[in-house]
Amino acid sequence: MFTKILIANRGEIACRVATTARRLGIKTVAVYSDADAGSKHVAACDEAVHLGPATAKESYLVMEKILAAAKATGAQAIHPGYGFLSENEDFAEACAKAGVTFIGPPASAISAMGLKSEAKSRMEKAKVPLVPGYHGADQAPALLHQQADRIGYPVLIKASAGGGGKGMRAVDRSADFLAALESCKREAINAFGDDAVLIEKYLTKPRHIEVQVFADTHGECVYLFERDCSVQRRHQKVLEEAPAPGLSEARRKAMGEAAVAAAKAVGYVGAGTVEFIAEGEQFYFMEMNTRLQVEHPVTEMITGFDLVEWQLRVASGERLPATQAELKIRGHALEARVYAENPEKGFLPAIGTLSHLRFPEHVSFVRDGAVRVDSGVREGDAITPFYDPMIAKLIVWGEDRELALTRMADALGKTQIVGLATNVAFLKRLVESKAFASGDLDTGLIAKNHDVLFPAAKAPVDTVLALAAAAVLAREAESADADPWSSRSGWRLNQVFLRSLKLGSSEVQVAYGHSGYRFNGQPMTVTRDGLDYQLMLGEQPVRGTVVFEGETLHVFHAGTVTALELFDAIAHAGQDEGQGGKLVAPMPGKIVALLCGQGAAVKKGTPLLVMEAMKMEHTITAPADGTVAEFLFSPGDQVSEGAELLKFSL
Ligand code: MV4
Repeated sequence: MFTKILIANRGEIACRVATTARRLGIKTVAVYSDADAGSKHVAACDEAVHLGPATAKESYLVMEKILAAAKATGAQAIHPGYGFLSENEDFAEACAKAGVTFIGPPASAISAMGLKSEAKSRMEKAKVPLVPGYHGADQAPALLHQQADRIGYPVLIKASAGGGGKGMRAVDRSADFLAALESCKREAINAFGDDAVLIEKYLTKPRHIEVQVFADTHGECVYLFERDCSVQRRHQKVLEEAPAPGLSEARRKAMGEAAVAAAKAVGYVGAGTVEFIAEGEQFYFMEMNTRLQVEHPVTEMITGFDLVEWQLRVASGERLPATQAELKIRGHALEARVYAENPEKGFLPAIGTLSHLRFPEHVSFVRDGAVRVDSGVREGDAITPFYDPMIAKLIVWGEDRELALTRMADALGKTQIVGLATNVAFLKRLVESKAFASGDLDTGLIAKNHDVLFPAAKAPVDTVLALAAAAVLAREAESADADPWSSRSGWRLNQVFLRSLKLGSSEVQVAYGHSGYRFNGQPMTVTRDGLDYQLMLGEQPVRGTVVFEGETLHVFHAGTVTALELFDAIAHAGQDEGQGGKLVAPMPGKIVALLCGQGAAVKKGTPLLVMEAMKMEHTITAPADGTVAEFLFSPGDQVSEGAELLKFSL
């Protein structure tokens, strides 16, 4: 076994590989770009080598720099993770030349699976089922047209060099074929520099089922069952699971054996995934991914094996840790990919700082627990435009699919992220949807269930508003170093004070008097631990977490998050005047209390003065860090609208 490896990747997969290496007593070398100098994967490794600027082209994709880093640190092998150089045959070869082990398949196997039409010919010879189609070298349009007519419509024209959904055209009738062919070829030459195409029967309700295979250098090859990755949007996987719901043992075995035949046909070594497209009882070879995949943890959860450990053992020449007969499926596993993106805006990627980040209680390893979180970021880290916007993978295991689904919904409900848009709420609706729960999956599931997955926004419930109100009061108490409602000069002692808060489009009333708080007329008690609140609202206990992002409150409660814009008309009085200067009364009223001394240095947001107007209490806060130069009124004074209340200087 190796004693030191270099991990040529970043983020969660670099952390994932480092975890296994550490467990096996293997030292790790991280590589990083300018954007990743302080990142989690660097901290997860024993050593780190700087590669260059933030763009992948100038850092994670530069073979020479990575090989030089391996040489300089004495790493015996390189784990490429996924993406970046993981399926680059030139890199696999360059590693071999440099005398460093590439932890992946031989360059020849990567290349054999790289070109679609060639791969299909090989698979045909190996008796792996293919979608009825044409993948010949003769590309004469008339011949392709004739082939399409033979296959029968609808057909799919696919760029031979394509992948991931790029360069595909569906054609419904013979009359449309030649125009679609031309447009597909144009796209293919632009995207891949190669306009060869293949023609396939177009399956209209397909499932994406992929089989995990593993081969060693001693001629053994096994399958570790399948993953269903049908739930996708724009060719991006969203939810993956293992095993595939509803797959019979006979079909599982047939697919597993077909996947092993595919791997053997190209002399495969290491971890690989054979993708099938399935419809009804039929399944057909699509392509082979010659790397460890993002969704590998669901396979680990149901088999109990660590696939990175298998990769390291195989790469160092050991035999596979288990035989086919020893591999068994236990329970059911799901993975949800948490992305920085906005589902309501067409899944537009989001960037920003993870100002608040909490995951459910979890383990970071194979099957030690029911919930596993694989993440390459920590609170305070940023999601940048340079790399994939995945924040984390939530992986859950359950005795059966239903239990796994319940656990996933619960895990998503306990995932708290503030600072950028995420798909957490969307994922939760997805796993809670009838369509997904039924297990009748196909690649059109998200589109077909649009209304359930993108419901109209609802007005926030009282419990959420009460948590928000409690947090607003707590923030003011904190910024004043004392609760203005309990420890100030006695201005409230014989009265009940009322305060109105506008939270989003809702307005709530908070009162404080002899008997404590009232929220919209109901008695309320507040217990707080950092960001976590425990209220008694009447007889109802309410727990939640409230995070401020400027004047936006993010209220996490009962598994959902509500973002509320706080608007306190009077607290904002004077802010339009710019920084410092005048603070004026926004309506006629009476001064109730002055909350600090003249000349006091205060922070932005510190309550300065309480006035009462229209039977409500309003607090005027400092518009910026500064000094209260002079109060122009005393408690008890009447003030008219627009009257200057105090002089504030920066
Ligand atoms: C297909 C297909 C229907 N019929 N091939 C999309 C990505 C590429 N790997 C293969 N893809 C498809 N090939 C035939 N003959 C439908 C798709 C497809 C798809 C496949 C798997 C998962 C999601 C998908 C979403 C749209 C289309």
